[in-house]
Amino acid sequence: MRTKLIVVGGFLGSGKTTLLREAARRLTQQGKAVGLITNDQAPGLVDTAILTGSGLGVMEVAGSCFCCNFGGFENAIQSLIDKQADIILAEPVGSCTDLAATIMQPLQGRRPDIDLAPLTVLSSPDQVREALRKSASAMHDSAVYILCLQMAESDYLLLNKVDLLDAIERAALTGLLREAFPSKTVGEISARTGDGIDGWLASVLLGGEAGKNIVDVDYDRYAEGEAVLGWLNAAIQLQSVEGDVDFLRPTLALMRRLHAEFRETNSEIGHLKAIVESGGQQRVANLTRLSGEVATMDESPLPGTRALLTLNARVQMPAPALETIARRAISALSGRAVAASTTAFRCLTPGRPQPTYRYHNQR
Ligand SMILES: Nc1nc2c(ncn2[C@@H]2O[C@H](COP(=O)(O)OP(=O)(O)OP(=O)(O)O)[C@@H](O)[C@H]2O)c(=O)[nH]1
Ligand SMILES: [Mg+2]
Repeated sequence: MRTKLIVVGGFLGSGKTTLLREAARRLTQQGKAVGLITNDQAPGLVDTAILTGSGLGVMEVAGSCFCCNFGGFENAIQSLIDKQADIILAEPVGSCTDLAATIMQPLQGRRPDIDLAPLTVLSSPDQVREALRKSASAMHDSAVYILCLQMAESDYLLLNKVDLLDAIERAALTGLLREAFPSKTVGEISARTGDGIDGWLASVLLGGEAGKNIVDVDYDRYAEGEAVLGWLNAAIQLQSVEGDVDFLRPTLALMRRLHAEFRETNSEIGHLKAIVESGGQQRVANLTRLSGEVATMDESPLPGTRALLTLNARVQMPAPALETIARRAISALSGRAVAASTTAFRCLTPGRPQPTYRYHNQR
């Protein structure tokens, strides 16, 4: 049996990690050996921490996206194959596109031992409105361009977060996707409630065309769409000043302070996320819109004397400005209850994508 590879793309915050975690749980329950691969411009991913413990475990390809570090991606796949993975679930960087030409086709040519599932792309309702209704958006035009390309190159388009929609808007957005992409399979899911996940999994496991939609990509616009984002990965050690403290509180305080700073400079948020881990437990906080609110799935206290807080921010602002804001907010964590020390801090502007391989459509 060939190992199945399911690549799930989609823009920042569309729900990829939430879906992969739930899919891994369901597949593991069915007796499948499932491996996961995360990907980022820098090490220290919240997503890797979230997925650790799922299935056979998670490999992180850090330092550049799958397409620009194809060798790293292939090595990660191979290590999971070596661990006898039946199914591998891979999440590319949310601002990455041209995956059909730079990942799917090269894999098909080089690795006949891997069974590629249709390229799935997730979109949140807001993202569908921005891409297809051209609704007013604070996202840079070139970032919206990436969003549109991701949809166009998919084999399987999923409208995610349908739990947020009433029946009329749900049908309207799905209708828009079907109309814009008549040849694609279009589905609806809620990665959060689990609605639609089994149907999607059954369908992609069955097979079908994978990575055949090669799109024309203007690499200048693509590079611009990524370069408008400041990109931050930080790790912070938290230590209580006296006795047990609830580490969720400083985590939420940090997220809310950053949110307030981004509001002040009107900097649209791609994704601001944090995971805090203490005593084998974790809490996660997310913010995927400047106009949204910091959300956490589990609001129960996380008591302890030491914790590790991992912070990832992808925000529409220059990296130096993001660095200043983040360093100030992290310093403000130290106070009467906790002492904070930064153990890793990478703040960057994503470089121009330079894929290792690129398949050219013969038209
Ligand atoms: N209401 C709702 N929220 C969801 C759903 N799926 C994901 N979310 C939330 O959306 C936010 C982003 O989810 P992630 O799974 O981290 O998104 P992602 O696509 O992996 O984001 P990046 O890795 O930054 O590109 C989190 O707050 C999730 O809880 C859903 O089906 N419904
Ligand atoms: Mg993710």
